[in-house]
Amino acid sequence: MRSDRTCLRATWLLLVAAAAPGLADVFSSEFFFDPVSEGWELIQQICAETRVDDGWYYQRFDHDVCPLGSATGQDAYVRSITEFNGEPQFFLEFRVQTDGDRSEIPRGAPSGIAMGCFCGVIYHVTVARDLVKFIGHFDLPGWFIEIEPGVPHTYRIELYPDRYAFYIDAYLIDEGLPDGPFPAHDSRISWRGKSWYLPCENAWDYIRYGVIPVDGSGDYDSDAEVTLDDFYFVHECLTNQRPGVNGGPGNDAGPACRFADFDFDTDVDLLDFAAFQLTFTGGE
Ligand SMILES: [Ca+2]
Ligand SMILES: [Ca+2]
Ligand SMILES: [Ca+2]
Repeated sequence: MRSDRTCLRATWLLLVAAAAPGLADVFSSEFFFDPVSEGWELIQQICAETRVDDGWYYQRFDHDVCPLGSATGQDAYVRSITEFNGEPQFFLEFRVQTDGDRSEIPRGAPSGIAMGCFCGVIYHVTVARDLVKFIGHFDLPGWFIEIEPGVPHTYRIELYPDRYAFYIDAYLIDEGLPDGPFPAHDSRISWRGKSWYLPCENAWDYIRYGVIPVDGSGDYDSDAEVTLDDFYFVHECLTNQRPGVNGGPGNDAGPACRFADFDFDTDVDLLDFAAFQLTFTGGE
């Protein structure tokens, strides 16, 4: 089992090649490079100090860079997801940590992701240090969820024709009937760090979206092959070192790891990894 960081970096480099727009059924931005290099379009960057460090993307908004208090701090990106139009099983998952204050949430700060279209469907997650706001309907107020400060959390939205589901760290927070099909006409995903009145620093681990893989398939990117690209995500499901992933025997590994649970007992353990090896087709 190749599990050292060098291997994972190499695997990620392979993944970048496989995740080019329109070529794979999952887009994965792991932040080993800056957002633009990983395929995002920069919308606006003002008064932001940014850096990439060991697979994390940092956005810092500080009074030392420029005066805040006038909505001037922003670092925002967007991608079209129209290649997924009509896809009946779609997910968005991201992991972020911020030290930004909850008083910034009404202004869309300090960190957040929105996906929507001009067809009247929107899903919006705004993350502060210890509070999250989730919007699942265009014309309804959102949910507020308390979170533990000081650690990153994993956020996941799953979309089906008759249901949306919102998870934090693999726990179901909200579900309901979607306002409409999504992705649909002119759909896009945008994310940003922002400071309205107060300084903050955001750390992004990854942003992933695409077709929900088949349970127990080992095929994370749904390309009908089980390769090193898929192993990158199987390895994450095997470990329990990150929020939202509960690897190991007897643990429910959560919705993001159903594809790696070959014996359908909710955990991802060495028995599942053995099954993964048997289905491994090799290559990228
Ligand atoms: Ca990362
Ligand atoms: Ca695959
Ligand atoms: Ca299992």
